[in-house]
Amino acid sequence: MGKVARIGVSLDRDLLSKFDDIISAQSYENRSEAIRDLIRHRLVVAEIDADKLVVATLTIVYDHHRPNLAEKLVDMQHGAGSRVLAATHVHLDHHNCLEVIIMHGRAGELRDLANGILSLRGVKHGQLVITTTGKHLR
Ligand code: NI
Repeated sequence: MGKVARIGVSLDRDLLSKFDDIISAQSYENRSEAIRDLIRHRLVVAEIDADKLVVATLTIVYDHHRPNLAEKLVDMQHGAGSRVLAATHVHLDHHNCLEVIIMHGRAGELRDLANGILSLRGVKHGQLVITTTGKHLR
């Protein structure tokens, strides 16, 4: 870590209370560490150039009964070739499937692929997490 700067933050009490509950449940030792992680997360997302090579996971929950959806999902992942490293599928319940797709490639291409999948009808929920290594993570 470089030189340490101290900052003051003004927060609504309710917001702070909710934040404290969450970081306590996540076993953070103090607010500073939790806030540092939030900032790192924002930096990772914001700093990624479309051309940068990254690793990413796309988590989706989708409707098992939507006609052709499972086939479309497989087709899109095949179409992405070596960018898709692996996919894990869990049959959550009678109606819902969970899938985690692990990818590697240019950030812009992976974002496009993720957006394509997330916009399919029957994909109910999802999130792309892009991670990279770099000095801003230290
Ligand atoms: Ni399933």
